[in-house]
Amino acid sequence: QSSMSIKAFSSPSPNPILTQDYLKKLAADKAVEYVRSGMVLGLGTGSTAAFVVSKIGELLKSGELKDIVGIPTSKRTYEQALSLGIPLSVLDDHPVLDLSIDGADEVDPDLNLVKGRGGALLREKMVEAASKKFVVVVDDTKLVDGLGGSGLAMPVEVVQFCWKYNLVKLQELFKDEGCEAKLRIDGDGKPYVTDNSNYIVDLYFKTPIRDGLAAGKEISSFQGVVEHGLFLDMATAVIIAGKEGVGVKSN
Ligand code: ABF
Repeated sequence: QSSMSIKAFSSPSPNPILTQDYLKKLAADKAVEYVRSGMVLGLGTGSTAAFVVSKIGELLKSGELKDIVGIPTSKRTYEQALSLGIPLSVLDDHPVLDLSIDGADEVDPDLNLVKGRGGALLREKMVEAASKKFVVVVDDTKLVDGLGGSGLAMPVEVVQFCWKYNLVKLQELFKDEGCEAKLRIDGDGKPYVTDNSNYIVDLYFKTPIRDGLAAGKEISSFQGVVEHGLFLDMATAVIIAGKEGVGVKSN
């Protein structure tokens, strides 16, 4: 485990109904304190990131923040930011971002992440890799001892043409972890299609992934894999909200 510091610097209100949404908003509000006027900002996807986007919208409206350019990581976030009047652009016009703020599905003790249960992993990874700082916002239910350890999905985005080929290969790659691979299905019973017109194969592990770095490299080496949900060594800091308050972990 790396040398990390955790600082509790604020407590939930004295009369909190500590819903998960309340904790997500606490983490989001703390993360927005990192935002300064004039920044090019990566806007994450998911319910926690949505609190970040709406807070930025509020601060722009009140004039506390000025001259922000947002780079959304999904069509959903684009729509939300547009409705709030946040000026938007694209990665190709801003290849270096000052800061990205986004949620995560799992955070391990070394601040490696699983992301992409919301389906936006490809654009998230591109935007966050291009950012000088990447701040992650989570409630404490996202903390795991090892990636894949929550028992929930670790997504892999694959081209439609060869999804089954990759599903079989991925399940085989992680057979020691008891992996079950499933094509993600949307609410209409059809394959879920990402913003980039690809499919997602979700991996469910019985035991955590033993070597995340090696796993990431192996997955990426498969033809037809577009991106995977392991975000390794990318987070500058993780803001965690729990019953005891809000803390920051950084490497
Ligand atoms: C994005 O939203 C994703 O990478 C992750 O899958 C998801 C987390 O969503 P939530 O904040 O709603 O739990 O950050």
